[in-house]
Amino acid sequence: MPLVHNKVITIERHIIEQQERSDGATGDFSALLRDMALAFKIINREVMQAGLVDALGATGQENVQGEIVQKLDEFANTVIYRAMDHGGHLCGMASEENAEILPIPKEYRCGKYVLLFDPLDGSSNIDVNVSIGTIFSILKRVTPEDTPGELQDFLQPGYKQIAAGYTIYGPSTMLVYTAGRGVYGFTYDPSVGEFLLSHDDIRIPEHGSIYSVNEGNYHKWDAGMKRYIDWAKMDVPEEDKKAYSLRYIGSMVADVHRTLLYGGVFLYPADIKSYKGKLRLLYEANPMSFVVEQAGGRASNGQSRVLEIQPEKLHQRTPLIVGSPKNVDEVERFLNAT
Ligand code: P6P
Repeated sequence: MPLVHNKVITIERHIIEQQERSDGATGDFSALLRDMALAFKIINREVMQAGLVDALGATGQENVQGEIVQKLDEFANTVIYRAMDHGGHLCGMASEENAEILPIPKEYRCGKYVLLFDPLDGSSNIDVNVSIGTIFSILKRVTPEDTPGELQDFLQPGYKQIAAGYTIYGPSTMLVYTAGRGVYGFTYDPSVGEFLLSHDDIRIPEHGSIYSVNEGNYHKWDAGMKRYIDWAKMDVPEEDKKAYSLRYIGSMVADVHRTLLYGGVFLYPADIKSYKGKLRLLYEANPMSFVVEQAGGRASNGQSRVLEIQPEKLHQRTPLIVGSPKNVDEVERFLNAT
């Protein structure tokens, strides 16, 4: 049983204690996170049993991204929507799996937040038992209260996020979140059905020796990125630098989670095929960047801070370089060298 300061702290207790410390926080946000925690427990149960029931494999349909929708993707998408549609805290939702914003059913009250999520990131790894995850981002609406949410409620820069985080379904299932006052990790204890505080106030190392990127794209990168990758894997005595190690799972939640705890840098740069990068700004890059920045790290698109990008489209993509501040600085130095 994870104990922090010899106390068993559930996510509900933590949110209430955080809320008591944050001025003006209402019960809304605590209820939101609590409802999401329930959805993650249900998804976790299905993911952990996937190999035993016919939940593996693809549905044969494509999502708005043109990607084959895995059965668990669809399941996770539905579970999150249904867990969150009736609490009265949201005026709309946006999912990687749906082209348009998802309205709150007419029979329920519209609240003052919007939720954006990637229901099951890294889903291509489902069939081979590699860690996958759910990513979420919460914004405060900008349109009049008590009306259905509108697209402009979602198209806000990442620094406006009220909260963000992810749940990683792996050897153990962990929920990691920030509400702008540090980063906290909760490990799921299935014996009691609770997320228990196990990582109090996570801080990313200032510098790390792991770089995480799909080197299969090397030939598609620009010269600056190639120079960084060549440098990263070398001993550079004159800079007192040892060669970095490459770790790449191909599941962003897992790669960024390792980067958060061990330090280093995760990169999905632009290339000649994905000239705006592959990862989605609103429900992948922004939430993960908010978490990493809150833990003392940095998140860049190569030129500027990810959280300051003004979104124009719901599913727009961005290059992403996220991790320890010194590692992100190193990458930018190569990308922006004249
Ligand atoms: P590639 C998974 O499909 C995902 O969206 C992220 O989770 C992951 O970081 C990335 O794509 C992997 O992409 O091109 O390296 O397979």
